[in-house]
Amino acid sequence: QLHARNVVIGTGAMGSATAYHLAKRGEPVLLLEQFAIGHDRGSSHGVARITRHSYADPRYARLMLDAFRAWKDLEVDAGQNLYLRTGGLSFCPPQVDYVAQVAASLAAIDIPHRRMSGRALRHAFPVFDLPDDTDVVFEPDAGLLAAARAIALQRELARQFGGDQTRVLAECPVRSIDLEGNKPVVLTDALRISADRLIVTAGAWAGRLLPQFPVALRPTRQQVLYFRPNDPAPFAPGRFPVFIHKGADALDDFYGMPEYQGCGVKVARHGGPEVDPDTMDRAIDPAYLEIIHHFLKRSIPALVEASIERTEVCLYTTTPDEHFRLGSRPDCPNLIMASPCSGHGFKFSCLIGRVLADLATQGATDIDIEPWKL
Ligand code: PYC
Repeated sequence: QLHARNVVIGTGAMGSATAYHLAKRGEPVLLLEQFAIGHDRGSSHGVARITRHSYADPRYARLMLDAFRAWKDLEVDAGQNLYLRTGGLSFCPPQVDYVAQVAASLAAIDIPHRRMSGRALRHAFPVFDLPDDTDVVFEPDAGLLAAARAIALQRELARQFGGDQTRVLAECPVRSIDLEGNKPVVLTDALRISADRLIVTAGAWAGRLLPQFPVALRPTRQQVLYFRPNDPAPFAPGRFPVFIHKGADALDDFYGMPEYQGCGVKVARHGGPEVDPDTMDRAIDPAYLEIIHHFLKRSIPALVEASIERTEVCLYTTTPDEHFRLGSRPDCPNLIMASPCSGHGFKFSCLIGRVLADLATQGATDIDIEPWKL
């Protein structure tokens, strides 16, 4: 039997950020990870993620103001840049009411942006070949976050701030959580750990660990492709922005980013089928390749002939409305749960770590999480 003040389940983006923020304020923390540290079985692997204020829902756009500040603070603590400003495009066909909403959200928080047509976009970024009437908005401050490096740095900072008060147990799957007593108890194969506060950031496994989570959490399989274009110059950061395409239906949403750290140009479809995270197929479907090629043919034709340099498969944890859910329940204030993902959570992760640390240590946070509270 072990006792710990703060136990965090999961060492992905959210768990590592939570450990960093707890250790920074002098709190001891025990991080539990079911696989090896930095594994590629969940949602947090891969070198980069998109960051942007460009959201149709103004509440997320506003939360990104705090998230950008949280990343800046982390860069100061780490002494390293983690954000690369590439600019970001959001685009949709004229019948889809997405870009208009994104532009309104950006205007409401005074974030610079430029609305344009597909025709004007061709002029600004010639590799995008979209119909003239495509609705486009460009956000110059959108960009990339060095995802894997940021997560590892936050764990490293948790060790630096916490010394031997920060402990990480890898290859230590949590089998169950017992909430019957006055403190949550975590059961692993070898340990029974009672926690003053338990923070569950277990991604695709959260639904299983917490059957009491108030909404269904669906793990879905995502396939990611990295292209090596014949001429890489137009796809370098600085020339090629991150992009989000919103289609007329949910199967027609795509995103991509410039070549970064030798990995190739990333392109993927947003969303995928529900899977069991333990037995997920890790191969890319031939039909998926066709879908991506079809998207590239109609939007970035210079990538159609590009070779595929590498592929990744990862997981989203999706709530029914794709909104974040986090916090604790009044009947169990020392259990803090977070599923702030649904495929768009990484850019918030450093901030969410701070929020979860606030909730654990103070029971409240000054960040406005009202729309997403459990
Ligand atoms: O939210 O920016 C985003 C995003 C890109 C790919 C998946 N989600």
